[in-house]
Amino acid sequence: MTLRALALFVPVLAGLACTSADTDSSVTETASEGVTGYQVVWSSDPAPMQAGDAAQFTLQVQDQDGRAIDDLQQNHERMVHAIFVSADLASFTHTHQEDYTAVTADNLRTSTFSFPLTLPLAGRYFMMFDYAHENNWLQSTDDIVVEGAPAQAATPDLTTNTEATDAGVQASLIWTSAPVAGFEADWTIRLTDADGSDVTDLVPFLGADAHCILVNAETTWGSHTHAWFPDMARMTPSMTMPHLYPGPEVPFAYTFPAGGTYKIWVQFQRESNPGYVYAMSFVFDVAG
Ligand SMILES: [Cu+2]
Repeated sequence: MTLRALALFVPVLAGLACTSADTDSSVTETASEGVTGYQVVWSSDPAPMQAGDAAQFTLQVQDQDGRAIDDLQQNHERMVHAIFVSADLASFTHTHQEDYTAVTADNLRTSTFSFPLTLPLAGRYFMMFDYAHENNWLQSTDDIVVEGAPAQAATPDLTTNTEATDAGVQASLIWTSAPVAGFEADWTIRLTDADGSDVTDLVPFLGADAHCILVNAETTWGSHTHAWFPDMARMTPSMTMPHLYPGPEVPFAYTFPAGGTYKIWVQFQRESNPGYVYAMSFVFDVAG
């Protein structure tokens, strides 16, 4: 099954009395099809977005009949996780309304959330929306095209790497079982400080010791996993993950659906650098 979004126009977004004939509107609406009958309807203002310019991004999670869902579950300390990856894999953003403004009763009643968003590069971006309902982890995906300049690279840089740095921290990717499509792959991220000492002060970030966003090189598929722990598969969205890994090593496990090249971003926070979210990116091949 493909997670590739089905683009279709939905005439009404909560609070906006637009119709498909309303060509003067500066807002366009597009629905992304999820895998379970849910969809996310989204818009940007202005539309289309311009590279490097701040826009306001609004999304609504809907049921298969286009209705709001007034009992979405918070998961990982946020109502909806929104992730934007450029088709050239150079630009990565993971954001939420709660990073800017508190969720209101109206947000919850209409399952509509909004946040400022700047995407730096013109071209296609792959979007992932992660949310939870009735104890199910749900995801909808879609594409957004950003106009203006600078443009993305014509093709993604697929040079594989096992070392990454961010803000003076060095991360090494160590496979404990190599990635083969359809089988669980296991890896560890080992973190070292600029002076060579082990990083041992990770603090929970969005309800997990570390988050890992994964996309395929074609940016037609994406997923989201977290630092591995026993019984992880039994986690429901309302549960809090244990804080097990202060560093220097954080384990992950994931079963890749198909062979090919993938890029991942491992995100975490440190007690010694409050407010900063580290993002370590790695490119690797999964055997088919
Ligand atoms: Cu998130």
